[in-house]
Amino acid sequence: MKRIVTIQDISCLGKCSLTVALPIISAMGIETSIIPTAVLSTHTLWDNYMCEDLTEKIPLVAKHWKNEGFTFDAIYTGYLGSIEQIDIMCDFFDEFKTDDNFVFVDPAMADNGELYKNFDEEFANKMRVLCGKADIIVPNLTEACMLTDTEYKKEYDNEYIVGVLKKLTELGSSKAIITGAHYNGKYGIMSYDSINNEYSFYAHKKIDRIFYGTGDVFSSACVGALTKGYSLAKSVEIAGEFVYESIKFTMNDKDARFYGVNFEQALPLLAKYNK
Ligand code: PXL
Repeated sequence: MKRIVTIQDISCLGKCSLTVALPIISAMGIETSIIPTAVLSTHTLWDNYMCEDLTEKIPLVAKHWKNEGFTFDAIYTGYLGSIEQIDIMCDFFDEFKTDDNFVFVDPAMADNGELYKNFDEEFANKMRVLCGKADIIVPNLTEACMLTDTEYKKEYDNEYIVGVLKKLTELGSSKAIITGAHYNGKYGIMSYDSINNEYSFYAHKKIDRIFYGTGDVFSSACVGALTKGYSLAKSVEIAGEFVYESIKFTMNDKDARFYGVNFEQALPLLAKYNK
């Protein structure tokens, strides 16, 4: 059985990060090991949440795992709580990256043109280092612009998005995916593999509502598909369809913006990849 380790927070309510990654990756027939970076009562879009930071515990888990000789087919990082955790992840990659696995970084730190609460420019700049150590990075367009010093635009031409993708791979990761992108007048997810200079675009209908946690749903399904051996373009399609179907199940739910999408009802779609 393949095994992924994913390192991100536990938000106890408000579907995102580990509460999304665990069920989705497991549904694809992949063992999911976790390292929680923090425990929060909710994600940070609600006010007055409590947060227990677990920074000091992460190296202890890594040390035990190294001593036991555990290995992973993919290493997937998501929301990290501090700059120190970025440094710890760099060390983790050095310890657990092999010739046979890959590192997948979702620089979960911003959306809709703005950084999430708790993050500043220093964090965003440091995230470039982590992205540079990855094999595949999965920013949304806001994060992609912050990582590449590009002006964030809502309307733009193909040249703009292609340029951002190229600049992302210049950080050091050979493959990059941008979610929430426009290409040829369509809306969707664009990927670039700098090794063979290949672009792909998965178009889907534009959804005019915001749902938190969809980036985590996408990343989880995408890292799962890649671990199963699907190509970058196919993995983007599998994950893109899964997010789209999850959103369709959510459209009648007026509270869903904060609570997250009904990915649970879409999980059966992933069963066909669980072989
Ligand atoms: O989905 C991204 C995310 C993950 N974890 C926490 C968050 C957010 C987005 O705001 O607050 C704690």
